Amino acid sequence: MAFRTKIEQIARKNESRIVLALDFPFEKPENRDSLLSKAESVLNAVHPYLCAVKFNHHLVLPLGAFGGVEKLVERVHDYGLVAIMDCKVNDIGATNQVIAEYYYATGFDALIANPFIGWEEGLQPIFEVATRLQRGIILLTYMSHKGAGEGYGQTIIDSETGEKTHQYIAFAKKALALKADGVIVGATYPRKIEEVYQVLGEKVPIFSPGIGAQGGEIRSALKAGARYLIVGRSIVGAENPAESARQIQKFTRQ
Ligand code: BMP
Repeated sequence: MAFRTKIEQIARKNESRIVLALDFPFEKPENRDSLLSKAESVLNAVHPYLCAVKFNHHLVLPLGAFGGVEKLVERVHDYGLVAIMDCKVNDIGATNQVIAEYYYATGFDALIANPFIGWEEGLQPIFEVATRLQRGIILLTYMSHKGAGEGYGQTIIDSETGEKTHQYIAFAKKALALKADGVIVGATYPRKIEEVYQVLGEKVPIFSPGIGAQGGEIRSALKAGARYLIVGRSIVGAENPAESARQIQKFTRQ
C-alpha cells in the first residue's frame, strides 16, 4: 500500500493527525542506553494519540540506524503507526540512493528529501528506490525556521512559463508532478500553507512542523490546509507527554 494511503488510514483509525518528532536533547554518547529507554517510554505513553513517528539525527547519530533505531522503528510498527526518517536528503544522486536504501532497510516507511537538488542525478534515484520498495517520499517546500525565506521564499523565473514565481510555489508544483507523498510547510507560516494548499488541494498532503516550541499554532496551520502536524518538544519535553499529545489530538479530530 502506498505510504500516503497508509498514513491516512491510520490517521482516521486513531483519530489523530499528529506525527511525533521523537527528538531528545544531546546526551553524552555513554548515556546511549538511557536515551533508548527514554525513547521507548515516550513511545509507549504517547502512541495511542499519533498516526506516525518521525525520527531525526537526534536518535540516529547516538543509537545508529541498525540496532538502536531499527528497534524503535519496529516498535512504531507494532503500535500500528508508520515511521518517517527526517534525513532531508540533499546530495548527488549516487549518494542519495545509498542513503535511501539504508533508511528503507532500517524499516522506515518514508523519508524526507530536499527538492533544491533537482531531479536528474538528484531526486530521481531516491524516487526510483522508493517506487521499487513501495515507500514514501516527502519533499521540503517551505521550512519553519526564521531564515527559511532566504531559500524557499526566493522569487524565481519559472523555467517552463518564463514567469516570476516563488521558489516554494515551484516546489509545490514539482511535488504534485512527481506524485510525492507529502510536502513540508512550516506551521510558523500559515499564509504559505494556504498558498501551497491552493496548488496541491487534497492531492498531496501538507505536513506541518513548528507547532508550539517554534511559535506555530495548531488551529491556524490546520485552517490553512495542513493535514498532519509534526510535533516534537511540546510533547517529548512535556511533563506528561501523553496528556500533551492528547490535548493536541483533540484539535486534529475536529
Ligand atoms: P519541534 O516540535 O520540537 O520544534 O520539532 C520539529 C521537528 O520537525 C524537528 O525534528 C525538526 O528538525 C523538524 N522540522 C522543522 O522543525 N521544520 C522544518 O521546516 C522541517 C523539519 O523537518
